[in-house]
Amino acid sequence: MAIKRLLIANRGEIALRIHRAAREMGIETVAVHSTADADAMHVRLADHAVCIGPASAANSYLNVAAIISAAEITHADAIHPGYGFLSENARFAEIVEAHDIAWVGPKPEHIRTMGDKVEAKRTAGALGLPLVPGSDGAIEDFGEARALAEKIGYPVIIKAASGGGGRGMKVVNSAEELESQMGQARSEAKAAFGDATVYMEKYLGNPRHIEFQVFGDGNGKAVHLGERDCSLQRRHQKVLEEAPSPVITPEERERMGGIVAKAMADMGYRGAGTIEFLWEKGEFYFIEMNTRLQVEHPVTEAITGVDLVREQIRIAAGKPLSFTQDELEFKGHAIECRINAEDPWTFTPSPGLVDSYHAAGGMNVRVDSGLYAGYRIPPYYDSMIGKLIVSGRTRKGAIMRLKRALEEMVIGGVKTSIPLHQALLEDPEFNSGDYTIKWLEEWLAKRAG
Ligand code: MV4
Repeated sequence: MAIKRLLIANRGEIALRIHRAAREMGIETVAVHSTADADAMHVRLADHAVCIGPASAANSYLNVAAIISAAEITHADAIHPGYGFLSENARFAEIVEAHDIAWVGPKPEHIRTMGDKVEAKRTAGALGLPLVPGSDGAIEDFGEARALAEKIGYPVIIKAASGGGGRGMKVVNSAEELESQMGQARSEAKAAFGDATVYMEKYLGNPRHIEFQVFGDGNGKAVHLGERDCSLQRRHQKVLEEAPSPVITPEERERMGGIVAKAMADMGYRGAGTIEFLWEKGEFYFIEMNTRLQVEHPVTEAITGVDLVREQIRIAAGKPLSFTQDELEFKGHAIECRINAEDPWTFTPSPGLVDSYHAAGGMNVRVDSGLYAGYRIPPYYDSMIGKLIVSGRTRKGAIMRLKRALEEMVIGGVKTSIPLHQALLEDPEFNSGDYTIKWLEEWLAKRAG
């Protein structure tokens, strides 16, 4: 069960993050990369590197046969998928395990269950998590949809069972709109996911997005590591995340955390997971579960002191959780800014040569990025090039530190989202902590106006 060599089936900052955790555990790393990523920082640092295909992700980072071959050739005994790409592909997880390679992730059956949003809700409900009022499973026909919408009251939202991350959703304000919106949701779902299954929920008008980090050992023990507030999003892309949420009291954290940890223990969940809730008027409503490490995991690390990637690798090696719930303490406040290579106001991607680079530093400042001076950001992938994470004793202290750290960052040659973050941090409403999932887009529209 001991892991000696870990293949990192990802790229960018998360590949580097995984490499770092592995090396600190005395584990060798194997980077697999596309031709476009041959000069990436993590490829240089890895003990072994295998080119698995051309720039297009479909032929490289999503190429199951190439990745398994690379693992076999290099004698890797474990695979970490990071986030995105194959991380929530249950079939890939099964194939990895069928090759006697440790899968650094949840049990394939749990990945599959949570990937189907209807199954996920059913499972969450059975485990005692609070749900958004809505259909009990998929809605089969229009008559059923109309009766249910009348019962729960408009507005309602139609979501694709195979969706997630905001794709394939339609808000319905009245009975008149129902038939056309449901039809559109179905055809969009079919086109995007090859699955026209949809379900219905009461539409919450102005919630916050609050998610709990969980960890299970796969044998009935599980813990929670508190919540993250990810309400600042644009087009379903998170921009800035913080922990703890400005609106959650320690009592509420302990109560909800206890519920999610018990749910994960009862299902025998293994590894890292995130349980997403909408939060409105003091109530939590489960929407989805992500069966992977998330981009924003460092804010949880900052307030708990737990290395989540190390913990994932330990669990994959069959070890127990390295801490108990009682040993966990939530200390201070952490904020993460996602740094994208894009115009800060139009969001047009800005790949190309980074001609100068300097990372911020100092107390409680962390930069997760594979950037270096002379690196050329390829145009083929996500525009996120790094993350700046700071912590302080209070939210106010973390904001002051974040402003200071953003002033220190130098990323020359490409446009980045740093000026957007700097403007956001000056805003009184952001500073008050009183914002919801609609706030950022309205703020951006006002500034553009
Ligand atoms: C909702 C909702 C309102 N009511 N469900 C968007 C992504 C997906 N994970 C769930 N999403 C939403 N589901 C009900 N019943 C509003 C959203 C939503 C949203 C959620 C979290 C963060 C940002 C969002 C932006 C727009 C809509």
